[in-house]
Amino acid sequence: MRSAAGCADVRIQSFLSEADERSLANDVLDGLTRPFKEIPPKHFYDARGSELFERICELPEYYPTRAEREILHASAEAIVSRTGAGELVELGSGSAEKARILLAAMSTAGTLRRYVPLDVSERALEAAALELVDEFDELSVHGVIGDFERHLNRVPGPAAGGTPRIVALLGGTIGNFPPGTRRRLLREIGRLLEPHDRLLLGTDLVKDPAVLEAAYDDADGVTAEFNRNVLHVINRELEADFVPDAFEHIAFFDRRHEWIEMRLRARRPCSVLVAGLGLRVEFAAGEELRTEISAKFTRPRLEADFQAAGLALDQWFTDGDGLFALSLARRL
Ligand code: AVJ
Repeated sequence: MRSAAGCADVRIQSFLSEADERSLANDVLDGLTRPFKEIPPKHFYDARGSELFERICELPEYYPTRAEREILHASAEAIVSRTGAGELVELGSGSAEKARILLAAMSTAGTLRRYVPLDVSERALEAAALELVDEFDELSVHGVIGDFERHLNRVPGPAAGGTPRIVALLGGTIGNFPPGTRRRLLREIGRLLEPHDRLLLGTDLVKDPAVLEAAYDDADGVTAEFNRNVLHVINRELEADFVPDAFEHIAFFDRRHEWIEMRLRARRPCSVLVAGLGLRVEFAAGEELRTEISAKFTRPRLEADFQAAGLALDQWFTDGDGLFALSLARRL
């Protein structure tokens, strides 16, 4: 653990270790030796991948970011008054754009105390923390550099005599996890909740497949570049020799599972050496590598997930077009 004390009201602790650096190696070793090749989506997000994702969020086809922001603007006051919250714990905080809306509502309500962002990117977290304490006088930030799949136990507990907390997982990130893992993760997040605390969860909703598929296969090809970026990451980190342009971007809505699937399809036979792992991998022409699932929800399905995770839905907010939902849930 390393502590980087900045000004008095910003504290940042890092829990990333060698085990986290090995996570790409282990995921690639597992994923590329399976009969149906697969790499988990968490490895998209190096500096270039994060930048491509930010561009995706501004694409006309990619509605989730705008829809979620609309809900936050419309409902932050209700969320804060309903919970009485003065603390926001955000899992995967990134640039903290969405947090700012909730923190502003807490500030207006006079309850604002602390922001606890958890993110793998120290640079993004530190920049956001400094901006926010500048913006809100009464705010202190306790940042946690880590991976919310491994480091939830590092989230600081509620302050003594503390205020209710909102634990937020926004952007539809929960959709990246297949159903069993999703329920396990929701249960672990639930363990952070005291009786008066609430989970705030962002989920994309089931809709016309043409709208969904366009959001993951934009006309400018930004999502295609984002998808292929995982090959650049593997090349750099594990000394592999993927030729990213030899792979075609695929995105389709799987109606049975109600999720978007992204894949990379080899345009021709490819023999890839992952030197860092001493691994040679063959792709047949047309063979596909799954790089992401992004689940789309209905209210009943989400309620079933909550229940299986020991949680219960309290309140449900959507945008005007019913594209995206924010849920407030409590621990049972
Ligand atoms: C960041 C996981 C919410 O699933 O919509 C965007 C990632 N992938 N375009 C999503 C993503 C392709 C995004 N999440």
